[in-house]
Amino acid sequence: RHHRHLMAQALRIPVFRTRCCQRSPAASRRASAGPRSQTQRRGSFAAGRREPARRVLLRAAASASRSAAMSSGAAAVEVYVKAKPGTGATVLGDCPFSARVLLTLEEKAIAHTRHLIDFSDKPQWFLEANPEGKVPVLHHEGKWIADSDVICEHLEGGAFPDARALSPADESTRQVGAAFFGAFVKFFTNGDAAAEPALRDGLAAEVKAIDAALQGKTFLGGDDVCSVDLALYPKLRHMAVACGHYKGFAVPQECAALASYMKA
Ligand SMILES: N[C@@H](CCC(=O)N[C@@H](CS)C(=O)NCC(=O)O)C(=O)O
Repeated sequence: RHHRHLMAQALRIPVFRTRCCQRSPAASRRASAGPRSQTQRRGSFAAGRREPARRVLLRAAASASRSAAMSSGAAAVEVYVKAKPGTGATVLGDCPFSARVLLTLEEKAIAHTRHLIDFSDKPQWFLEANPEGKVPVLHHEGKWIADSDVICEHLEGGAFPDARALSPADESTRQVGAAFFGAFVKFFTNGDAAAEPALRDGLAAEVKAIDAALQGKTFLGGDDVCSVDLALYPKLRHMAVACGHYKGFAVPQECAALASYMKA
């Protein structure tokens, strides 16, 4: 039940808006010199091998959803993610792209400092560093890196040679779910009643394809969690909550493997 609560917190659908953390990176570093500073250094989840997918992913999500922006001057990696509106930037928000990057940092056991950004009051320094104003954004070795695809590529690259590699070995796993999020957005944002059935079927087809890719496996790549799981899982949860609530869409009953993978 505790895990379920934390996962819900990590992946909540955006509804409300409020204040956010106004600290610049330099101010955060200064603040981190105090006795309360804490580095987010997490253990690897490789030990989760052969555990059900949902348990490993929930554990990572629970860890990633712990509230408050912790800081440490020691951590070279700083990650900026969405805050839950109405919490004074103390609780993690619902962005699936942010969740993906946090899960990737957790799984690779890369020490990092997390900063929560309130969308209703984005700090000026954040917008100057990152003019698109989107999260997640990573700050590493003096560079700002935006976009979860680019960030995860960076985390998988040569800058972190000791971190566990997460790219799946085979190309077919890499392609699983590639069209899923687009199908979700089209269906979710559609206001044309005539187009609705085809868009609903289109999303159901993408969901079924993910279910098919999970047959006989714990994770999409096999026994171990891989980068495709970490990209897709938060989006699947986001879709299930958003489409379940607003569109009456549920994961088709025959998708038993996916249902068990997603079950919180
Ligand atoms: N392609 C980007 C998408 C990131 C994105 O759209 N983030 C949303 C939050 S889920 C955002 O920051 N939106 C800015 C805003 O709503 O002000 C990625 O993969 O990181």
